[in-house]
Amino acid sequence: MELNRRTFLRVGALGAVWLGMGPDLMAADPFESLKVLSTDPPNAEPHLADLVRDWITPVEHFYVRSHAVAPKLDPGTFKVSVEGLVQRPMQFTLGELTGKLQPRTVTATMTCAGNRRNEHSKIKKIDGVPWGEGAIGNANWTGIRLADLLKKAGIRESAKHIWFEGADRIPKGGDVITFGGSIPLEKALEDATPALVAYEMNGKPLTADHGFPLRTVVPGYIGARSVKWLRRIVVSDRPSPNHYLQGAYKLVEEETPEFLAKAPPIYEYILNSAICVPASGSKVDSPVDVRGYVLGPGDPHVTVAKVEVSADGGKSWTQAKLLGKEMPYCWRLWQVNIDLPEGSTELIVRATDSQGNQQPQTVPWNVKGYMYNAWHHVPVTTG
Ligand SMILES: Nc1nc2c(c(=O)[nH]1)N[C@H]1C(S)=C(S)[C@@H](COP(=O)(O)O)O[C@H]1N2
Ligand SMILES: [Mo]
Repeated sequence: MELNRRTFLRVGALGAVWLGMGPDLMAADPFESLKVLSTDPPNAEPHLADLVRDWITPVEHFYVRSHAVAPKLDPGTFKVSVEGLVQRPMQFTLGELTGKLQPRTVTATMTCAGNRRNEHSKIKKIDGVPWGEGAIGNANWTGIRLADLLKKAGIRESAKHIWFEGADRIPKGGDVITFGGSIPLEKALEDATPALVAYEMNGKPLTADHGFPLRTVVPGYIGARSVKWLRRIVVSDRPSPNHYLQGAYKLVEEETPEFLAKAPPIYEYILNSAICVPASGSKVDSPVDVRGYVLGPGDPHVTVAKVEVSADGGKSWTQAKLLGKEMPYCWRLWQVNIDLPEGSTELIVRATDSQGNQQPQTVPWNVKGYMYNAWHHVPVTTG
């Protein structure tokens, strides 16, 4: 932990200098307000009561999912390249990105495909980071539209996929690999809520854990497509060969080359909701104030129609109030007061989207524990 913490502080301080901020602002332990699931690599999620306090998730309550320790990148010499099927291969320094190009801010929810794995693992044991319901957060991301960078480099006609490569070094099977992946060209060129090459999160430089100095943010896609410590963008006629597109982030029953070769990569996230307050196992009064989040599927034309909570095993449901405004690729917080019977009971939540799709009561198990979106149950006691 100590070594990681020092690494965070050093890179954080460089980021602060780069934007002319006082280093004190970034001197706190970035994991202080999180539940730490592992330190090397750093993986941590917020306490659920913290998560539903604000529609925009403060950085200190935003989950961290990294496959290796954050690389130390010098913002003074850092460059990102745009290469492959382009007319003009290019490199951009941070100064060029932050000073010369039109910035754009996008509000988008990021969620890990492994969110809620802990519960998924109760069906049958799953390896991997044992996420609760906190591998999700909503932030304001500022950067350059990926489409603008591609336009500058001039993509060739045969282009179909945009690859991303991070600067992290991940030990894997005696080798060292980098985190990467790709998105289809149409997604990279989506106009209304564009994919970004982002350098700020909630108005401040990215922290080391969230990808300082640069990451992609791909609204509507699982977090794995938003590559941190971004250093290469490659335009190609095919999907990235990177392990995190070809091998991980697929729904398979067995982790064998045969199963993996047949399964498509996961891109869009799916409809999901969870109860964040009251906490699982807590003693509460009736009626109880129930709060949580809901995220529609990663499709800008589909919204959340309703969120319902049950306290009788799903026999009867009460509709929750959706708070705040509806925005594409953003979660909504919700609230409802529910009468409880005396003694032990379970609160259950399920959401329905504008196409009539509803979170299922149970979902089929997959070996990597991705995309778990069954009804969320929270046991509580009254009296
Ligand atoms: N370079 C790099 N990018 C990465 C990762 C990583 O390990 N290395 N993890 C991915 C995964 S699985 C997720 S869910 C998100 C998490 O972003 P966050 O840590 O900022 O919440 O980053 C993605 N980008
Ligand atoms: Mo993830």
